[in-house]
Amino acid sequence: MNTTANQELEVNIWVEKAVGRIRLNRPKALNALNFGMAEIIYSALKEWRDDDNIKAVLIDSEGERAFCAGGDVAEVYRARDTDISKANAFFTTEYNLNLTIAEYPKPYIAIMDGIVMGGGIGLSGHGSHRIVTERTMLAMPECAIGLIPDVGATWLLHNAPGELGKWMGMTGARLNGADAIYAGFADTFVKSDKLEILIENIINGENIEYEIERVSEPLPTSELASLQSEINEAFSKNTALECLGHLKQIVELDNSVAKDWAQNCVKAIEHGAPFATIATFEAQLIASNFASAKDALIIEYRYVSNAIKGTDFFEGVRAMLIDKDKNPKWNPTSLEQVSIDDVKACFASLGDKELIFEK
Ligand code: QUE
Repeated sequence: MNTTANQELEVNIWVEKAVGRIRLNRPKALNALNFGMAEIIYSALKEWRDDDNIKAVLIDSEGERAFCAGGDVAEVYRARDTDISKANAFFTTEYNLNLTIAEYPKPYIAIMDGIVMGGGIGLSGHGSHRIVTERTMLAMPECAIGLIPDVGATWLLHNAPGELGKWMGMTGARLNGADAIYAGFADTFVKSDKLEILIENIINGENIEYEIERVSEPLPTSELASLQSEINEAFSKNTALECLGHLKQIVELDNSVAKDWAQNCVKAIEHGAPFATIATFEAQLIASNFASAKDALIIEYRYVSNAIKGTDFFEGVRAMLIDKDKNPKWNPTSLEQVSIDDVKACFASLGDKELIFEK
């Protein structure tokens, strides 16, 4: 293991006093998490877990734009024609990493500065100390690439207030730092110009809670909180299609205060893959029986294992990240055409192909 920051690596791992440091270092790719990075972070976390000299872990990232924009799904896309087992291996490692963070026995501090999407939430949202800034933009936009929110997010979405989780997952809505705290994806708001001193104080101080507390801002007002009753009303329907129908009704009521919000929801839902949107709704129903993030990872792995055998995921990655035409051709093409039995089948046990937890 290297002990000093190294410019060349896509993730830097080092130790400062009793703090294990992880810094994502792929700023041009918005620090998207690839297989190699996931393996490096995972092995460092396992090593530090059993090292009495390490009292806490802190993860942050290079550059101002993004903490981490997601898993490097372009890498999975490229593996399609060569070796699909590489995709399974990537998700297995990433999800084991997510669970390791969720179960970490030491403080795990995540600096969620800038874009935090998908795989970036997996690296931060399960931590014990989650810090957002005025630059935080957090979302689970997987339906736009024909996937469901994964990396254990099904658990985080399930624990969000009311029906917020269904709304976030089905629309890929973008949350600011205040909203992220409201939704339960983060704990503390710190201005980005105080991060450097905060990290220094955590390394040199005695008490992490105190060091965070003394640079934090009062809990900012979340605009999202004022939409909670609309969200609950629209997303408590029996099916995803009924949710969409309700949102369209709001749009048609000329004098509704929620009209713009509902219009944006309709647009987002109709942009995403219909099959994945219904699966995201279904995953939230399944989550009512969950006890932990581990349960979420098991069903998410079932879903992605099926998704990489289908076409929507690759079409979504092509349209959003490879060709960037933003014009995916989904199959099925509308919520009405999705078979709920087909969706449920994607969450059925994989038998001897279930997600393996290493421990
Ligand atoms: C939906 C997504 C992702 C996305 C865009 C979407 C996603 C993801 C990335 C991404 C961003 C920058 C990169 C990269 C991937 O974008 O999951 O490799 O450099 O990882 O609309 O789900």
